[in-house]
Amino acid sequence: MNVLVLHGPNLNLLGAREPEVYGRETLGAIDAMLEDEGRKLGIDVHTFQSNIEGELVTAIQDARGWADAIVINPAAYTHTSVALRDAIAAVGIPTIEVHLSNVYARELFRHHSYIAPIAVGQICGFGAEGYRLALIAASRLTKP
Ligand code: CA2
Repeated sequence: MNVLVLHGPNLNLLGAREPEVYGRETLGAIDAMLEDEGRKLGIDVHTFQSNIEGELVTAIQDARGWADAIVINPAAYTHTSVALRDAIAAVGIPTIEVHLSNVYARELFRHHSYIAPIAVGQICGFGAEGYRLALIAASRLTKP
């Protein structure tokens, strides 16, 4: 099984700023943890971070044909991006949305996700552990 893990804008700053909101782990450490977890689950994990909406759209389009599932933390694009939603819907790859923080315990503008209605499900509020939970959920999705 192949899983594409996508991280949206500013997540490259993890570990360096706002640890009280997003935790102390760096993105590199999260990716390494996911690759390790993937080996245990029999999943090849491919990770990609971008601050650029179009690069994330292209990564989603390019996943067609090889990725069995997508795990995505769209970060701020969660609340703004019709383009990411359309790309996920277009490729038809089962997608799990992840957020480090509990977005529903934060500002109102974070309560709306363009991605959630077309995702298999959403995991939020568990910090980096949420990515691991998403990978386990992905491993249990049945192939079409
Ligand atoms: O909780 C999450 O994972 C979010 O997707 C994070 C986004 C935020 O806009 C979403 O509402 C919820 C922000 C990512 C910014 O990442 C930073 C990491 C370290 C320091 C500053 C920002």
